[in-house]
Amino acid sequence: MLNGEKILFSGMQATGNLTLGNYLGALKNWVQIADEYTTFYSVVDMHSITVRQDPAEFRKRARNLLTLYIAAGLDPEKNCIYYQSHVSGHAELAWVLNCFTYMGELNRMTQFKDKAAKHADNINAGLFTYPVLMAADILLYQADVVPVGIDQMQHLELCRDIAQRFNSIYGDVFTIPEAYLGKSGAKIMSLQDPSKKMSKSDENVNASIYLMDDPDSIIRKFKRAVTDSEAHICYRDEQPGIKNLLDIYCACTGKTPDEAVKEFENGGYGDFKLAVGETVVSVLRPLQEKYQELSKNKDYIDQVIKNNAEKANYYATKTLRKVHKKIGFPERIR
Ligand code: ATP
Ligand code: LTN
Repeated sequence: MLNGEKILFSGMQATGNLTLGNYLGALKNWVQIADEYTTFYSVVDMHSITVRQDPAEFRKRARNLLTLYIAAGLDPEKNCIYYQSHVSGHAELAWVLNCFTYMGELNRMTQFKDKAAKHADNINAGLFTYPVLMAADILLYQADVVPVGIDQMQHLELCRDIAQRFNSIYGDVFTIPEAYLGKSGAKIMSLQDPSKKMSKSDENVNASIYLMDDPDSIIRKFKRAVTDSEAHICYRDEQPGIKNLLDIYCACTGKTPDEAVKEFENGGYGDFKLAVGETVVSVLRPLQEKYQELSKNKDYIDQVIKNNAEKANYYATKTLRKVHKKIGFPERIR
């Protein structure tokens, strides 16, 4: 708790361009619940170097992502929006937590297995200990809640296990965080293969709607979305393409799948796809406009970066000092 409010932490990587999946599954929920908590929303750039990045491109993307947090509706005066790499406490706590995490636990992480298979030429130790850094992110701010997509649940469980292990040795040092799974848009699937999640690292640009896509591209991608030959709009697992489009529509409009099916069941797939595309265009338009406006205001964004890094550092240092003391590191002489 901080100032009588529960603490919320979440983060996103600046790898690739954000997709509608990231927005409906994460960012939109962040904005909806932000007012109820003291929040820390990080651009987790240290996580991103587990995969090789082009430095100039990487720096640009990180800034774009931070700007997008604000454009999506997170007020940086109220929400601590900052770069993970600006707070050295993340790395420091990660090292400590590494010593309280077992190889066997990390070996079970499905994201590691997936990423190792994808980047077989660069299976580095950072990729393996990625979940420990994620645990450090969360525990550093004593977060009570962590909004994540379902794909991150395994990491969050590990974070809780590490925190409980540490607390059982040293007393109540860390708050044990709870996952916060958003109601809608928990998992948006690829438009080209509805058995796969929509992902910003997908090589097929038609598989994902990017938040900065122009209206024509959005409509075109929805028109090309892979569906089925049932020619009937139903919300069921046997029609994953249609189900995904209904999920997107519901996440954008707040309607239930039943309501959406009623609206479209007498029409064809073509009209339905167009309606979903138009809805997405209207949801993304204000976000894109705000983003363009903010991007022009360099001084403002710089100020946000500076102020919030200071704020995050303040809270991070508090936890770190406590951890160091409990472990038995020598006291600092002032
Ligand atoms: P990458 O392709 O680089 O692995 P990603 O698109 O899967 O990236 P992440 O950076 O791993 O995205 O995720 C950022 C946030 O967005 C997480 O909270 C994650 O759960 C959520 N998220 C990502 N993809 C989807 C999706 N398709 N549907 C819903 N939520 C998603
Ligand atoms: N691993 C997450 C990003 C992430 C995160 C976090 C999310 C890093 N640290 C802490 C929540 C809390 C991902 O790839 N989506």
